[in-house]
Amino acid sequence: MKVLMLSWEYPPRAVGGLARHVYELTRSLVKKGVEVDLLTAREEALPYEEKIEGVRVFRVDPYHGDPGGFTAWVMRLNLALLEKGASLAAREQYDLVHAHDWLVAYSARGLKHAFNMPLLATIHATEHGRNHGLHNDLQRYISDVEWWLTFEAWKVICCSRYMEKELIDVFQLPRDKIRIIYNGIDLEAFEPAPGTEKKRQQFAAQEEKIIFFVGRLVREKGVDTLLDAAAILQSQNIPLKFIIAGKGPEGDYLRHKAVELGLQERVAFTGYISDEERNLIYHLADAAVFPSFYEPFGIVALEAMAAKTPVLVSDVGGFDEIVEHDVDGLKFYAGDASSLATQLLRLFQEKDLAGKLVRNGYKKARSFSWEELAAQTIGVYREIISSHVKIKQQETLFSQRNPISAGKPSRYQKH
Ligand code: NHF
Repeated sequence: MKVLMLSWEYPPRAVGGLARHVYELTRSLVKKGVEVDLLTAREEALPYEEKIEGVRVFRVDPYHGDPGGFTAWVMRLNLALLEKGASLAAREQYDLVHAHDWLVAYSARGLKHAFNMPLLATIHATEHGRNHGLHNDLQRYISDVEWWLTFEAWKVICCSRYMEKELIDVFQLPRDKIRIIYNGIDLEAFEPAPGTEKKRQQFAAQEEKIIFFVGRLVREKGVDTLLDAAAILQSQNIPLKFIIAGKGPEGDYLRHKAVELGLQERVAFTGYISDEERNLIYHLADAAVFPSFYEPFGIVALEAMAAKTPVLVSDVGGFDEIVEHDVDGLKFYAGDASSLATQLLRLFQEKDLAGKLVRNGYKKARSFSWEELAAQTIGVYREIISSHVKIKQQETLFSQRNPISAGKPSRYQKH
């Protein structure tokens, strides 16, 4: 089985959870015998071609010029992906093309029709979900492209029951076109490194509890709520230190807000951190908090569980499906700082609560794996390939019986 995969992010170029998903999916597919060629955007001095854990990675520079902002950049990226994808598809026999999110929709659709390959789409998040509706022309445009990608795809993979409902509600996608496949976690990657305990003093005083957030600094991740909760707890003289890791367009606003709330001594913004630094902080932290307003899956909840750090999440999206309140984590109402502050206080004051959450959380994390994600994805590949083969056979039979139509373009080339 040979797959041409398209994704706008792949490590080290990582904007969000999508990059982690594509990295883990592609290497797990290769371990299971699937040949994977991955096409992605190049940045800085990254090589144009390299083999990473058996995956052939091809990076392209978007076409030159900079008119029109982000959507024009996406279009120029798609032209470059299409050009590279076409030169590969002309010499390789791909069974299908697999696209991740709207950012590669144009090139994926072009390759589908030009090379008569079936198209599979994974939708990681929607514009409608991220913004709680569509409020301007840019959002409506992105949502249209997302709909178009799901329309063109033979099957659509999403990462939670929540996302399945969103795809049905927003795009009127038929349920039988959707496959839910959960993300995974690599437990071994979260084993504590030796000497972690000693490093704690660099971050906080003995009596202070450390609370950790990691993610993109965008509105939907709800860091606002975490700062408001920090202010409530500070007013009650609870000794806490907050570490906020990640970067994004809301960074300056959040730093300002922390100062306005008088939290400059309590909150540290680290900016971007490596996976090793992230793991270290998980191990130092007394709690990991993820206050998203929108979260299709939320790999970070599994990360905290794997690192044996008590996890607190808002009651939305994938978080709501992964975390069982009071059993393997704590939940609070999204956007409600006093609900978050109450749960943090419970965690630090109720005897045995943290230990119970950590034990059950680790068990929960063990039930998710990238291997399983790859196995289920291969199941979807098989489904698509076998129906494509059947259609090709029917077309041959049809043209033999109706010589007049022989040589005409197939119905997949017609659109
Ligand atoms: O984990 C990978 C990721 C999800 O919730 C996450 C999101 C984007 O917002 O599937 O995609």
